[in-house]
Amino acid sequence: MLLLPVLLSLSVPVPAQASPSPEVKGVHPSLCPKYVPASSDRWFCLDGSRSIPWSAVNDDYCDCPDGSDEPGTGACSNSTFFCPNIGHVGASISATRVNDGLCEPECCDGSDEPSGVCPNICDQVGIEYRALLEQETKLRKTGSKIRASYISFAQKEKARLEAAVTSTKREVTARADELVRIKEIVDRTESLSSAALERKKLSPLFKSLESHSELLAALLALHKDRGQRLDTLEDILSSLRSGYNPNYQDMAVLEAVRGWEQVAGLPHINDVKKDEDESGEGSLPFDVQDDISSEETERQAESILNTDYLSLLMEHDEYAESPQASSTGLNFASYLPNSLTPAFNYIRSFTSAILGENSPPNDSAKVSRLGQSLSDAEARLREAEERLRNVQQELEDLYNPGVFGKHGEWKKLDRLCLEKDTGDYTYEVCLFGEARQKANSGGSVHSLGHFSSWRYDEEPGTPDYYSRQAFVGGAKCWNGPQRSVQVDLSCGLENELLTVAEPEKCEYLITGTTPALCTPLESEGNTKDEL
Ligand code: MAN
Repeated sequence: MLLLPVLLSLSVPVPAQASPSPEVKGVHPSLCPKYVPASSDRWFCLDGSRSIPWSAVNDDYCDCPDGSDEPGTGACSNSTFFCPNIGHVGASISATRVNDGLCEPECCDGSDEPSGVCPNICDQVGIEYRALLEQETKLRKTGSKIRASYISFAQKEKARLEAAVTSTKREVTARADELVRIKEIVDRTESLSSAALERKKLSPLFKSLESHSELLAALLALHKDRGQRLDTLEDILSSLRSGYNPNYQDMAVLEAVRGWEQVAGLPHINDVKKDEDESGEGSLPFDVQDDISSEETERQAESILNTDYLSLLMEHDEYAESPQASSTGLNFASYLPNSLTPAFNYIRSFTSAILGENSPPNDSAKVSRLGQSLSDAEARLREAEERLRNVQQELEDLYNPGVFGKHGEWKKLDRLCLEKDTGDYTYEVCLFGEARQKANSGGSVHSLGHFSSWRYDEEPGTPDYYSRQAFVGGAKCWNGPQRSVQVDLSCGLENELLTVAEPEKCEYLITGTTPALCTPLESEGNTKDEL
């Protein structure tokens, strides 16, 4: 019956037996004591603004500014009419709806219209109402037990998260200490390393290497200069060879030309001219071959000069045969005061672990391995700090009314995914996560958005606030907005989706139920499980 939901939602529950004074129609039971005449048969408007004759009450003429003199007629538009609805529950409606020829659904007794116009159906409505109420009561009773288990879950979560915060804080401290220790080791190792390097630079081997290098650089410069001068001389002699005049019988010139031809492996110029073959020079001229090997030698010399001698020096110990090279640290210990020995031993054992027992801590490869340990330790600290932030945030959200409710009752449902198959699509809603639309044929999936808020038009903490989850920022609709969903929830024994609609293109409306909304009945003490 359609009437019942209206009655359920609009009627003001009033015990049926507390009916108003029979003389004054339309008065709410709580106001009955005020609808009695004063001694002089006069009556004061409820706002006290004026007194009117008692006979002017409900005379279908509006006398009082607050409309209180016409509770049972439609004369004052600002007054309310109460229908007692005996057998059901009484209800108040606006007085403008009284005597308008319509049987108001809120007044199952028909008292809003003159007698005989509307039938009194309160007995039937009352039976249905009570059956529905009983059903609702059962649902709330069972649902609130499930809800209570969600609240217990949140309590366990609280304990777990608090323990996680404590242990993660401890881990962060340990990681930070570890980092400080490794930094100290790196600093010490680097300073040991640079001190050792300075000492090694004084070694005869390194000094000799340096002078070899300087000499090689000087020779290379000289070589390049000589090469340029040789090129110039060759050009001069080639010009002389091709340009001199043999008719002058200049023996000095002829001798120079013949000498050049012999050195360069060239035929005599007169023979070339005779045969008219300018290229009759045999194989590759010697200067070309000479240039190739000269360039290669220069390249090799430059490559040697580019050597990083300091790195070589640092790595030298690794290849040196003498075990003496690794004994620096051990000898160093004997010079330390006793109080520093434990710290030194710690550092030495750490570096030994990283560098290898017999390796000296002062070469570049080992220092870079230490550097790696340092960046690993930094990463471990960052990771632990990130974990701490996350777990602290989780703990903060747990009893935040704007997130998991003030009793944490929604935590249990965090990322719970519910599905509804509508034929063409299967809709998936992951509470507090993402909503998606999956095509049943073809398999394409559209994101319908991510959880963005509860009902922002309601106060956090009130039951209505949690009756809607909004998901926004989904896949863009062709020629339309980004997809979004409104998920309307109500109390139910199961977490399930009931209906799906798309009232506007790419704007979806999904309904569902959850025990998280089954608050305990008032009679059970609303706060029983909430403490
Ligand atoms: C897909 C689905 C529909 C939507 C259209 C819009 O077919 O996501 O729900 O209406 O795209 O183009």
